Amino acid sequence: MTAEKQSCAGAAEAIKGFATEGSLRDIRPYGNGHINDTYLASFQAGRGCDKRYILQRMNHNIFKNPTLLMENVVGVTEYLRGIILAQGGDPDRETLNVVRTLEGSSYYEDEEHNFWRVFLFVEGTLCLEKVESPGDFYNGGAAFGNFQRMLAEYPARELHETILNFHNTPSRFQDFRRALEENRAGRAALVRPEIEFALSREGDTAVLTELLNKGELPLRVTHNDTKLNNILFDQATGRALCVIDLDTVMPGLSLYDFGDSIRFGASTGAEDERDLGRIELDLELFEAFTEGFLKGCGGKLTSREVELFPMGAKLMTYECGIRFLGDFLEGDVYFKVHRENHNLDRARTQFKLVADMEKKWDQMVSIVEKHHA
Ligand code: ADP
Ligand code: GN1
Ligand code: MG
Repeated sequence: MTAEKQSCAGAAEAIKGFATEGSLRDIRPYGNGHINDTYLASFQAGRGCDKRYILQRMNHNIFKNPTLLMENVVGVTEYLRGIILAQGGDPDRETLNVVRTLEGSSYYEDEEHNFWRVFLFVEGTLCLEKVESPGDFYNGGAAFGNFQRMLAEYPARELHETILNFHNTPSRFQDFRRALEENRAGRAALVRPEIEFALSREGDTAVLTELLNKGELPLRVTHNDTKLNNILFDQATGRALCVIDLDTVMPGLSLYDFGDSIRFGASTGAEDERDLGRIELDLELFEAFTEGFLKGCGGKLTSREVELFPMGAKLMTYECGIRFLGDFLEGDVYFKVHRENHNLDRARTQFKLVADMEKKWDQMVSIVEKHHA
């Protein structure tokens, strides 16, 4: 049996543990996430009526405690459901909905100690791997800003830290240095220029964490993984409908959400583009997201937070770059890879973007000032 068929067999077995409607018709791998194994399961629920679900095997190599992780996801989605209902929205489409197991649990553990969960599949949506127009990105910004605003009063102390120090850039830098010293995959000699690039920017790593520690930036409930493909867009209206991938919702800085979106969405090329000539920061897209995010946050951000947007963008891009390069040095143990040097290609695009942001710094600052009025 091929690995893919075997994992689909595991998924077909796991879905039986959940309170789904109808009889299973088809199950197949789905989406482009780097972390979980995602499947689309289609059920025949009545004559001519299909019901679809997203099934995920949680990556418990990365998320060590699936129980606490699912407590966060259930807590946040139920809270959002209440807010969306109060706003007159449709909570079955505008937030994720956890489908319980037959025993009423939010996840299912199989005999091999894999942890599975199921969400309602949000029908009639598109997931974009690349920004197609500034309008899309404006909408994406509004969605992530709105997400943060909706969770502004969420009892943050109830959230578990699913990955410690997730966006603590100095701590990520230490991890990178350790990976470099250990050089487990014996690859360090192949990537000297990239290593130099990473090491030479150590001085920037603590800018945001120091301001947080001094109380100059507020701790908020943030998403922390604001890639464009973590938003579902409504096929009919083109509007950003639902923010997904809630595994890393934790207390954090607004700048993490702003910055991570820019890193992925305001690049002129894909995260793993091999031709670095195609990678730049697109200022038009930077501006569109800035406007959308400010609108979504609804005036809740402090001036200090807004002024630091360019720094958020640069640090999140740099941080992701050192995570990819660190994983390359460790032998590709964290991010899913689909080809040789995949993590290295990813690290290179991030560093190319950082360098371009440094060149375009004054323009980024002016754009933010223009919309901050
Ligand atoms: P990962 O953590 O691996 O990135 P995600 O939770 O982001 O996993 O899911 C991977 C992909 O599956 C998404 O990018 C999206 O295309 C799709 N997806 C996830 N949840 C849903 C859902 N409830 N409805 C429709 N599509 C979904
Ligand atoms: C991972 O799960 P996914 O693919 O949305 C990663 C993010 C990285 C991103 C880089 C839990 O996101 O932190 O920025 O890849 N998620 C986790 O593409 O580590
Ligand atoms: Mg994702």
